[in-house]
Amino acid sequence: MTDFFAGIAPVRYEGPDSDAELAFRWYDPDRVVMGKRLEDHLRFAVAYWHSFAWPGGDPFGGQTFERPWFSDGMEAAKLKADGAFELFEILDAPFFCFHDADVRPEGATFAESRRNLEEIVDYFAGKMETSRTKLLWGTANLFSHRRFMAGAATNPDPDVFAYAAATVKSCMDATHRLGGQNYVLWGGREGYETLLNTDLGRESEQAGRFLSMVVAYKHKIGFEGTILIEPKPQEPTKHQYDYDVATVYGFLRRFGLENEVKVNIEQGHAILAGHSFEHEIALASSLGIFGSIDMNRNDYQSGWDTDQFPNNHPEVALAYYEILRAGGFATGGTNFDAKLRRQSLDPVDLVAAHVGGMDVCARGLIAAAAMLEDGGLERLRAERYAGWDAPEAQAMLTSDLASIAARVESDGIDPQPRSGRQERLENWVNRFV
Ligand SMILES: [Mn+2]
Repeated sequence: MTDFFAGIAPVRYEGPDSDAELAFRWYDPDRVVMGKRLEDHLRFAVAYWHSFAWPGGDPFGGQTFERPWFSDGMEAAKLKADGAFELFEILDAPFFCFHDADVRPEGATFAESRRNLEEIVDYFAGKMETSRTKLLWGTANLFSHRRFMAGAATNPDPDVFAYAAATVKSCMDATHRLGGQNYVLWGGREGYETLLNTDLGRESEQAGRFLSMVVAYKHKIGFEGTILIEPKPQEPTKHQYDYDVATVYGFLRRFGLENEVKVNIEQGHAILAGHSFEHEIALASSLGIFGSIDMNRNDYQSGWDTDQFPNNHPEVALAYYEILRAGGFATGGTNFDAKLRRQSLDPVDLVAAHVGGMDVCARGLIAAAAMLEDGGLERLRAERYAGWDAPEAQAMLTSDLASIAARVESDGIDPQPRSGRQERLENWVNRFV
C-alpha cells in the first residue's frame, strides 16, 4: 500500500450531467452498444511507462515529478507496483501494459536484470490474484539503454542482437506467465541516424530473422496471445524501418509472417507518418493485420510525438468507426500510451487524465456505433461501387487489356462523372458526433 492516491475514491459512471471532477460522463462499462458492453468494446489499458516510470523530462530539462518509488532497487519497484495497482483500482481498469525497464531495476548483468524481472512478475502475479486488472500486453524496452543506441535486432554488433534476443525471450516469458493477451515489438532504434554508416539490406534481413525467431518462440512456449508490431516513421531514429502499416505489411509478407503478426497502431505515430489514425486502422483491417491501438494525440503545432491524452471525441469516433467496421478488438484493446504534461505534478492529474481519455473514447465509440447502425456511410459507399456488381465489370478483373479495350469500343463505353459527395458525408458524420 502507498498513500500516493490518498483521498481519491474509485471513479464511477455518473452520466453527462454530473458536475463531479472525477466522474465518467460517457464511459458506463455496462452500457450495451451493438450487442456488447462498452468495457468489452474498448478494453482500456493503463501504460506503466508514462504513468509510473516517466519522470517528466523533456529535451530541455529533467525530472519534474516526485514519486515515492523513484529510486533504485527492488523495494522501490514493488512500491511502484503498489501505486500502479492502486490507480488500476481507482479507474477499474480492465488492463495494463509494461516494458521490462518500467517495472524492474536494471541489473549489473543480463542475468541479474532477468532475475529482477522474474521477481517483479511474481509480485504482479500475487496482486493479479485479487485485482480484476489483466495484462493486455508486455514488451521489451530495446531503446533506452545506451547499448541499443545503434539498434537492437538491426544492430551492426552481433552481441547486441544476442542481448536483444535474450531480453525479448525474458519479456515473452513474463507476458506468458501473467496471461498477457498480446506481445508487442516497437523498434524505436530499428532504423538509422545516417545512411552513411548503414547497410539497409543487412539490417532488414536481421530484423526479419529476429521476428521469425519471436514467432517460433511464441509457438514453442504455447503463448496464445497475438504478436504485434507498432509502426512509427521516425523518432528517435531519423528513419525507422517499421514506418507505417503499409511498410510493416510488406515486411511481414517478405518474411512469410503476415498470418502470424498483426499491428498495434498509435494515433500519434500515424500522424507522424503523414496519415490519419483511421487510415492506418482501415488499411490494417483490409490487409487482415489489425490488432490493437495505442491511444493518444500529438500537439498539432509542435509536430512531434507528444503522447498527450486524447480529448477530441469527433476525431476518436472516426477511429472507432473503422475498428467497429473491422469487427472490433479480438485480443487487442485501447492502451493509453499517453503521458501527463510535465507541469501536471499532482496524483489527481494522473487520475483525471485517464478519466478524461476514457470518457472521450467512450463517447467516440458510442457515436461510431450510432453511425454504423444508421448505415448511411455504408449505403453510400455500396452505391458508389455498385457498378462493379455487374457481371461484365466482374469479368473484367480476370480479363486482359486487349479484351477490355475491344469492349470499350464495341459497347461505346463513355464514363459519366458523379459527385463524390464529400461535404454531404462530412455533414452526415457531424449529426452523430
Ligand atoms: Mn506506443
